[in-house]
Amino acid sequence: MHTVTENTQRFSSSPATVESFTSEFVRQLRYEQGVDLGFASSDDLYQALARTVRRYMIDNWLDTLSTQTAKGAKAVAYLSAEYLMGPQLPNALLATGLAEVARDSLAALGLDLDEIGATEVEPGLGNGGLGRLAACFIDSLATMDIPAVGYGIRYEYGIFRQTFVDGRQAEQPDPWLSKGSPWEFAHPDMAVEVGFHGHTERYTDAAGVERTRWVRGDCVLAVPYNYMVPGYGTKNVNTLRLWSAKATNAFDLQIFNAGDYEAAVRAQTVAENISKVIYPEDSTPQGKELRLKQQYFFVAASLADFINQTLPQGFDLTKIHERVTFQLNDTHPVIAIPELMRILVDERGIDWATAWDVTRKTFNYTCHTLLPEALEVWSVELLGRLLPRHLEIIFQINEEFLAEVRKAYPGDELRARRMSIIQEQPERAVRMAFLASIGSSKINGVAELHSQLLRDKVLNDFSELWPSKFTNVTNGVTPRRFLALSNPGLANLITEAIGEGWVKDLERLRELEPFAEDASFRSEFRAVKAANKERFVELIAQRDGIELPADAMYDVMVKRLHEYKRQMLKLLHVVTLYDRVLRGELRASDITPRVVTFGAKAAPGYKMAKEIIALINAVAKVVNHAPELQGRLQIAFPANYNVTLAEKLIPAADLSEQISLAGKEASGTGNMKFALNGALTIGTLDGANVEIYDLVGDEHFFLFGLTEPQVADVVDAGYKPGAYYEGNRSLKGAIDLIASGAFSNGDRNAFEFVLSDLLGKDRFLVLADYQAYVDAQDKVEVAYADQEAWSRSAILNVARTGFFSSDRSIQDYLDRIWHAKPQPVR
Ligand code: 9GP
Repeated sequence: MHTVTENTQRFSSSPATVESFTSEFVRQLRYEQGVDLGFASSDDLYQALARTVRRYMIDNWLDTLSTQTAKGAKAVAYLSAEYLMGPQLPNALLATGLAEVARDSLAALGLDLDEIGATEVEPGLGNGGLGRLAACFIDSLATMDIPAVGYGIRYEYGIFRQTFVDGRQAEQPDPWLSKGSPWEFAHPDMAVEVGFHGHTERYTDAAGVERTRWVRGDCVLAVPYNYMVPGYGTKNVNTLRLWSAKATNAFDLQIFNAGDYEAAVRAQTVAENISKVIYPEDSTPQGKELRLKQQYFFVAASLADFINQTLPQGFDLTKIHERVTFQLNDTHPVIAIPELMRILVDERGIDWATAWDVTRKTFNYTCHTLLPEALEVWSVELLGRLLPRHLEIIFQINEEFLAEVRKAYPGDELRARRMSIIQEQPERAVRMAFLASIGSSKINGVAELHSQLLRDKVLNDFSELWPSKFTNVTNGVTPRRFLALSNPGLANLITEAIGEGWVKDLERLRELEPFAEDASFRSEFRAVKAANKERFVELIAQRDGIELPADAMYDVMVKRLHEYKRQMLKLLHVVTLYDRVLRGELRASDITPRVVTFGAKAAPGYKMAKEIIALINAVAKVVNHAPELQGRLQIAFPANYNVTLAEKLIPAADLSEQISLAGKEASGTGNMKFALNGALTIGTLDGANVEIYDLVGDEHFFLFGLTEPQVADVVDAGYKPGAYYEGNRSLKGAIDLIASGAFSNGDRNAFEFVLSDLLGKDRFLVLADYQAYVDAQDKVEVAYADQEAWSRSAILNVARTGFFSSDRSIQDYLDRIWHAKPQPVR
């Protein structure tokens, strides 16, 4: 079995010898953990190992901080509600070059690095693509020596742990911090006060100027926890600073002594709820308020931190844009715009016009969605109650902005109303994406098609007013985690062929193209894929008790469960194959042995998504036991898909399912990881699939489905899914089979909720794309039968997707938006 750290010594040199590493490890165990080797639990060993590795990063981290402070160069502050970091130990071993030393040192003590590493609990501080992108970006920023800090929230509970109960999703809390995290440094001494509620008042200052101040109703403390973000192949180690909420006055001794023990700690509970859990359910008013509180909490703390701790004392804040660019990762941190205005105008006495000019130069906004319902709005009532001064500031920004619109488009009142930050219906609310667009220098989408649709549709009025504000930065993924670490076999093969430069310059993978023509290289490539499948099969047997064959085609669809991503389409294909076998239209022996793997969490309040999960599990139960299909078709749906699992699954995949409805997926980043690991894509022209398709070429990609303009035409013409059902025998067969109760012990109503929506509405045109998808899958079958041609295509996928390195994305941000420069640590 391959190991997480195998091969990593190739990429950097080690700062320790086996002897020095061992003595540090034993010291950590004895004097920090307080145990002897003979009595250490597996957690003791993990903590001591992590602290040992961490120790070799700290000097570089502190040097980075002094270098960046001394140079006073422009920094990037990335504001993100999510960071989906994945396991920390392997990445730290890769960055420090300590992997082999650690392995040998532990082995000499009778311990196994992989066994200890496997006990790590990954911090699940993100939902999916957005949070993982933030993690890739901070890795690239560090690797590229850019002064940067990631700001976010240290949620006590990460994204829920998914289990299946009778095939239905159940959510369990994820107490990732229950044993403590050896990777964090708490600084309660550096806590920042963050206020809420209260009111505003006018007063005249000493110079006789009329001003406004916010009298805060209550306050909490934001306590910073620092994490090291080591660059690869550099001394640079940046910082991720996550904020944890604490009460200013946590405990009331008098109330306690009076016997009301709950009331005595109430303030503590209320304050700590702010950083308790990522994305609290927001279907209740309390849930909504908590989410807005979280957003303001972390951006207020971050701005205060940067201004008061990072900038030199007495720094002239009218020049803040020369020292920092605050990147807004989606709309979650957008309340930072009025917060900076409040600091500049109310606290620093800077005049409004100058403050606004500076603010707009300091912020930039990345939009990550195309779904109108995903663009956040906050009711005026809630925002005004929680942050009264910010609402006043937003109103003033809006007033001035609308005057600008009316000047640019005289008489076009409809346009002014459309562009207003304040929506009137169905309730008065603040449109955060509009506030972000108005308060930023640059607005970017995350793939070419997405940026174009932002300009042409979602933010069209804004792009007409300010065409030059809009730009694109196509997403990317870090080659360190998603190739060097997760696929050591392929990483080795590539390095043997073209050298190791690709780890920091992924476009070098182009040099692999000639190797696609080399039969012995193709055979080695296949051997790596086969070994990766073995590794995955072993893991999934241990982790989930699922038995899988290692010699099948691995057809993989892993991503959040959402109707627009169309897991239903994939499922209909599986049901179609089964139905055709049952009807005798297809011989099971003609199906290429396939394992269809799903991984998907549904938002806890998203009923349709949860029903689809139940349906996938129901189909799996029948198909996996159907005697006709043994050894031919199997569904694997391991619960709780996360970064740890992704790192094993992606390298094992043959076929990558990227089948969202065109015009709905902003970019996708899983699509990039699969192609880079030598899976062929079956996909629509959506998000970054478009760019993958252009780069790898039609011959090496299974393209199908309506294009974005065709989707618009079908919808405009009055889409009737029922007509597709009636007109297509195999589609009708698959849907009827589900409706017949074949997957629900004869219960014909079990999946009524899903099927009636599909036949009546089908918002994401699953039925319209069905036949094209099944045809493309037939092509996959034929192509896979020729393994030489398939591996040639797979190698060309690897060779041609170097563009999707997050280093390239960061370079694009630097060139087009941030204009910050590398500051290497000498
Ligand atoms: O849905 C997008 C996904 O397509 C993209 O790859 C990712 C990173 O840019 O962001 C996702 N968006 C969100 O999670 C919320 O806007």
